[in-house]
Amino acid sequence: MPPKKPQAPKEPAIIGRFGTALKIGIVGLPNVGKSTFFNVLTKSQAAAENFPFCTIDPNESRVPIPDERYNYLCEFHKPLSKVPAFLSVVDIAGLVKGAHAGQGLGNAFLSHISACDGLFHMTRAFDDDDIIHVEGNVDPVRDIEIIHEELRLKDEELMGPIIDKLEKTAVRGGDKKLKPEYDIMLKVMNWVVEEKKHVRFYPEWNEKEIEVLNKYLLLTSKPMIYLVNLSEKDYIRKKNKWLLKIKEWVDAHDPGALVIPVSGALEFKLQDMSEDEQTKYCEEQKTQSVLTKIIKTGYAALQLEYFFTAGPDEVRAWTVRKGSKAPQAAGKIHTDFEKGFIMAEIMKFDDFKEEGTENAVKSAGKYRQQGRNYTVEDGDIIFFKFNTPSAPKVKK
Ligand SMILES: Nc1nc2c(ncn2[C@@H]2O[C@H](COP(=O)(O)OP(=O)(O)O)[C@@H](O)[C@H]2O)c(=O)[nH]1
Ligand SMILES: [Mg+2]
Repeated sequence: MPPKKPQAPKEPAIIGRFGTALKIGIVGLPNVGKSTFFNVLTKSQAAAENFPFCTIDPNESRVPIPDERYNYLCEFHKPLSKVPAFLSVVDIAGLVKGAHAGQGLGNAFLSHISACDGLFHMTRAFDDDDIIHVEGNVDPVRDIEIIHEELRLKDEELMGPIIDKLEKTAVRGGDKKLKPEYDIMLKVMNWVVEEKKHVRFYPEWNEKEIEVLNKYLLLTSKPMIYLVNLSEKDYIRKKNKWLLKIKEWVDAHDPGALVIPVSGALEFKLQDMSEDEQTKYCEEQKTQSVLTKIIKTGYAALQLEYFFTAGPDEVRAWTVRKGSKAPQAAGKIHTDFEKGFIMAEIMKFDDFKEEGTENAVKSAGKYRQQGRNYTVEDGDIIFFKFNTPSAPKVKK
């Protein structure tokens, strides 16, 4: 018997829904450029690659994740079918002050945000007298605070009945099993209502607490990426008086969250150009599009990654939750793959690229057979071996 391998350190628990059909929503005040950005994303170069199923409805679309490794595998195998990984993005109607209490489009936003697992928070840092600013003037820090407060107030409202119900059963009803959940929700309530903070700002929820948070999925527990919409000029010169202020605010309140400058106007312009024109324009202006970075960052914020299956029939990226074990990953392809899992044969993309062919990877001793405990890594090229439940033989 080989000696037991030391246990890998335990991954921290993740706040959020478990699954891979996750979405990221775009939130912000009205007229900050959300829909413009959403349309650019939807029609982005990658999306133009003829995926008829990209637009789910007018406000939701699946954006292919640009990936050099995927492109390389497609180029290599020239497969009959190609399926990249996607990020589902939702354009949510603008929130205004008082939205939690029904102002503006009111409460409709709640169900839209509830259905999302992460948020792009777009703020406006461009001046344009023709575009009305609902708060009268450009001040993205104030605007971020408005949106934050609306989300927090909504959570306050959501938590009331949850606590009441728990109190009824766990305290007055004497249901001991629910007491820990009640205590945890009181702690969350205290953080959100008394401290006036978002759930995700709490330094370290423990595993039990995360279990409870995942049951209720409060709005302020969703990861947020801040997108600062700049004029083309400011974006190109990488200068805008608000950028540092926003960064400082985010670091102080939402530590670890990313702030990404973007110019909806520039992205919109680039989209109308041919690839050659784009390259030329970007070289002349010494700038580049930030869409790819935003798409990848959004995907990673949802704790997702993908592995590849690759051959002449199909090159495909399969989305899994970060930290998935090989059998779970196999189950993405087919439940039988998970039930009858025997092993995963794995090539690292870099080895494949370096050696040139699968056989060369094998000769170099870099083709690995892994068992049930293997944790899938982003970009693994995997071939699963499994028993079908009815016919127990090894099949592709
Ligand atoms: N100057 C400028 N105008 C923009 C930009 N993005 C959007 N707009 C304009 O602002 C208005 C509102 O944009 P929209 O994308 O609908 O904003 P939303 O309400 O946040 O979805 C429209 O007239 C857009 O043409 C930008 O980056 N720069
Ligand atoms: Mg809009």
